[in-house]
Amino acid sequence: MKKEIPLSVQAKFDRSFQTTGVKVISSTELYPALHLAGDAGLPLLVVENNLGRAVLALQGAHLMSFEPSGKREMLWVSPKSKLVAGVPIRGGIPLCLPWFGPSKDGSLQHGFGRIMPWSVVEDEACPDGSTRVVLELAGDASVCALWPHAFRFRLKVVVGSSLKLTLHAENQSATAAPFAFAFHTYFSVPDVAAALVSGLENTAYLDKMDNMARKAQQGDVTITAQTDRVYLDVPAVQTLKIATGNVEIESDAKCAVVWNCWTNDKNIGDIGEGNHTGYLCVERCDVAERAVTLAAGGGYRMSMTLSY
Ligand code: TA6
Repeated sequence: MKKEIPLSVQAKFDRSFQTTGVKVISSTELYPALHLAGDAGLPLLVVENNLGRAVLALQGAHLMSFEPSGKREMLWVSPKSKLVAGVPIRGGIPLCLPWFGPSKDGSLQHGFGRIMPWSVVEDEACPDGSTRVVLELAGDASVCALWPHAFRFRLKVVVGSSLKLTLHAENQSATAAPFAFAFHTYFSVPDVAAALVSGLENTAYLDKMDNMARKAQQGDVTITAQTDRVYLDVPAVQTLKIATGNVEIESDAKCAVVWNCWTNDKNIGDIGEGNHTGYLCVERCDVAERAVTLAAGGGYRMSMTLSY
């Protein structure tokens, strides 16, 4: 992969923001506990209005926080994550693209999109009080030898009383490109063992914990052990039911992944022993058997809305 552009708050921004409530600050300011002394920090885009507030790392166009006004934080960021350029952030909403899972050679998990610096290309205040920002990552075939295509990825983010995300990917090369995408959302939960996910009952899933065996979901999903499942052809809406208030997840993606590492957290350095209790990943995605091929010049679009 091409050497990363240095990604620090000193990085130049070719755009000044026109919209009140949109600014860039250093992650050392907002997340001091996720840094070691002397860290440069990552640039974070703060998008705030009367309806809500979101924070995105420009690295990966990665949502770190979403809080509708008067409501609790929706996303979990691991207390063990370290905010360092080129290292995936543990928590929030990583964008996994242009592939999901390990690369063919096993060297790069979940694609290069989540560890590269994206740019803000649009920001505007919308008439309904929400704020819209658009982030972009574009490059030629030399960016990643594992996926040698010219491309443009855009993430549209609308911050209001709900969070609406739209990912648009264009294959600008002359050859077809395999493509998979996930909003790998880590929801904050008071206790994962008490969480329920509805909206997946009677759907088929591939069980990564059982050699990708195909099974059928009975009733709500509950977490009682390490869980890693790809649900196929799911309904548009799932509800994460937790004591602090249900979360509605709506998307036109074909799949949903449910993941919690359970007590394997002790083997995952940036989660850490005991910390699995605080999150549940419910990811809307087009992955596994539902990954796509982008024709030469072709595109892909998928949206997800999160609300209480
Ligand atoms: O989405 C679930 C999953 O693919 C799991 O298999 C698990 O490995 C998780 O993602 C985390 O991946 P990461 O590369 O962020 O450690």
